[in-house]
Amino acid sequence: MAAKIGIIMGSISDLNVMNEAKTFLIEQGIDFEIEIVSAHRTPEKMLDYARNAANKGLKVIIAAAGGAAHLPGMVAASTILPVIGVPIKSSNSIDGWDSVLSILQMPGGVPVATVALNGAKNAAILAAQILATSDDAIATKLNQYKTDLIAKVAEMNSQLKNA
Ligand code: RP5
Repeated sequence: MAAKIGIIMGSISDLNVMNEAKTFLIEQGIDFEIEIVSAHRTPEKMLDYARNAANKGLKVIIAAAGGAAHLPGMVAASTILPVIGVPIKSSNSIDGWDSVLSILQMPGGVPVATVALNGAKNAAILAAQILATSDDAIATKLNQYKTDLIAKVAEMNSQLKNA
């Protein structure tokens, strides 16, 4: 079956952060495709990717970029699929704020769901949550994930009390 989540990033240098999204989806057994697509270095490829994404079966796109981070916004401009933006603290980022604001401050009419700086894992969780609205198997996995979070905090509390 075709992947429903597409992960794109501007450079291989973003992969270190984006591996957290990959890891979450692999752990949950949720299919995804992954590709380097650069708004500035491969503008035609970016437009092709965004325009063909829905037709090939994608339901949500996670787009990561750093510095002058135009990839998520330009992809969002070219598809009606939900786009989750991951600002990366890259080598060309001054302090991370440039990446955050480039992705966050979209003009009216073209939303990008922006996660925290380097927030790749949350991007993957949010993408899975979007799929879970119409996929019971993924919903079951995410409910279990939430239950596991509760158990982890309970474990922290028992450590705290025994410290
Ligand atoms: C952005 O520029 C990429 O998404 C990356 O975060 C940053 C640096 O890219 P490289 O120069 O490392 O390829 O477009």
